[in-house]
Amino acid sequence: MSEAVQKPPTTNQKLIQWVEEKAALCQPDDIIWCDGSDEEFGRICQLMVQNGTAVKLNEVLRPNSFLCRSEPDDVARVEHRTFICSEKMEDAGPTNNWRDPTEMKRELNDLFKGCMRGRTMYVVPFSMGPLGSPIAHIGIELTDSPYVVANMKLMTRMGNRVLETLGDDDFVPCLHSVGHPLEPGESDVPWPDNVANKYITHFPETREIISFGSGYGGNALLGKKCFALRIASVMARDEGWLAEHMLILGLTNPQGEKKYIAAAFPSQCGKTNLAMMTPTLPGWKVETVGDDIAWMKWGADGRLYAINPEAGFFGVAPGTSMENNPNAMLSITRNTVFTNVAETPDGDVWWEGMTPKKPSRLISWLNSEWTPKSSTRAAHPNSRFTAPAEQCPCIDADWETPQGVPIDAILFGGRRPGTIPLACRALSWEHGVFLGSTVASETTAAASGEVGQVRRDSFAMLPFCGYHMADYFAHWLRQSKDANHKLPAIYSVNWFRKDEDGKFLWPGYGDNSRVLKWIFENLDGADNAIATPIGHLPKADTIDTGGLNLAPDAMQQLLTVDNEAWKREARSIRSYYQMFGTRLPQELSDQLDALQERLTIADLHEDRAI
Ligand code: OXD
Ligand code: MN
Repeated sequence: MSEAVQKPPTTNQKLIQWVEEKAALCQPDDIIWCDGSDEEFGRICQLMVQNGTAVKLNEVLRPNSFLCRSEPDDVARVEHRTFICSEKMEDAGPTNNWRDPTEMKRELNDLFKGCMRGRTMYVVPFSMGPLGSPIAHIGIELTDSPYVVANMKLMTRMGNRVLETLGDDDFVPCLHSVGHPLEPGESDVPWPDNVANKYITHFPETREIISFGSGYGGNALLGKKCFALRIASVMARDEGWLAEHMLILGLTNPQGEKKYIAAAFPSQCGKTNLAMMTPTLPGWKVETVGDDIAWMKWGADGRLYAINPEAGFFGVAPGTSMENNPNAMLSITRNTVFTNVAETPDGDVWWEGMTPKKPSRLISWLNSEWTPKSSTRAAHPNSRFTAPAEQCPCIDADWETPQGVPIDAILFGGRRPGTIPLACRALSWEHGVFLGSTVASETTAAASGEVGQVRRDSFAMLPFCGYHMADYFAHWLRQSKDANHKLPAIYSVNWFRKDEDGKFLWPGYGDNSRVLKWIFENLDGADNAIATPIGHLPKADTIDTGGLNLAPDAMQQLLTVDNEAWKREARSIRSYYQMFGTRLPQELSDQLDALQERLTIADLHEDRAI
């Protein structure tokens, strides 16, 4: 270790001891306690440039911004290398990979021995949620990756002020290494990783996270999926709150009345676009609290209050443009780290879908010359931007309010070309939980050739729930058992219905404000819904389609219950539920039985009408 050892800027003995213990194990050359300052961000980015991890972008076009290129084998979350190491295997449930915690730690211990040789260990104190918020929690990430430090600065509240808030309290320890030690004289590579030994591990009982071998996104920025979802979902279960894969938005009507909505969608369903939407309806306004994760606690007044535990966006770049998400584009004009996008000759960034016309020359994410004739993509499909949320032009005034914002409605949606209507209000909280548990996206012919194959992703949490998914359903059901709870209304939405020719029936993007308006009015008690076997659907003409150029029967198709399709859906849900065995809450099988019964009754009525 170097001569000048930095004195820990904390008196927290557990923290000091943990850092010492892990330093002894990992044997870094140095230890740096991150202060979270802008100067430190500058130094770290400069170091990444020196190491070849990053290039500095054109200061005039994209001030204080950097482009990083990862190794081609380290470009996404690795779900097959992600483990929930609960003491009992059955507590991880059928949707998670499980490893015995003692065995896993033994194996990790061997991998971590000397893994930071030749590198610096950074101590990154971070808060998930506004500092001092009763909903927030603090974690400490130890990492040997400057890329992680720079991204954690943008994605979380980080540094000295977190240590001050922590005092002598407890924290979630998050240990990370790229798993690529440097022997004396060995030169570094631009993106060190350890492909053969990637492990993203979670220890729910002891609330620890240990990640090895990957430097990318959710594998390495441990505050996000690992802490804010997998570990936090366990904390939430034990403490009676909710840690969810949900965006949070504020919706204001032309009269200036505001409601907050939380919404869960699987990855690739436009969460960031919805969270930052520019409504096409005059007078309506959407403001962003968060685009990926919501932590929600019941307030003293019985309402459900949500915070965004993150402080930045880690958004998918491809497909984002000034046309479909100007607020995202304006959020990333400065102080942004881009990963695996393409570089323009003038030192700016580009990705597929950013502009209608492709630039004539680029350096691709693979660091090679690229022209529109190239057969490969210029940017990786999972290339990202990391930017501070405060730079978003439509950030909500209350996005950092410690007590959170009161949630009026919860939305569940997926990518469903058929069956699921544009909007539907749940019949009850239990029915809403049923809707959440059945969230799915359907594959399309273009994507895989298997048209209409349904992939369930309950509550969009399948890759992110830190315990048995059936117990998670039970936790949601329990929320209605407390008479003090003023339960938000639950809706399902589907922007992705297609006609027989495979064309989208609904324009989506800013026009989704028309559905949000219907929900807003429904929450206010408008007589705009009709009971059907699957829930309360919008009555004819209650969704404002003024100025839209829809196909003549589009609204009818978007809002009709096809009994046969729904019977197939119910059968598919039943077979999905089988994996949960006897742990599936009775309420959910009752909901499924009741749905099938309502569909049968509807059939009988139709027969009689004939
Ligand atoms: C994400 C995801 O990166 O859900 O947010 O995969
Ligand atoms: Mn996500």
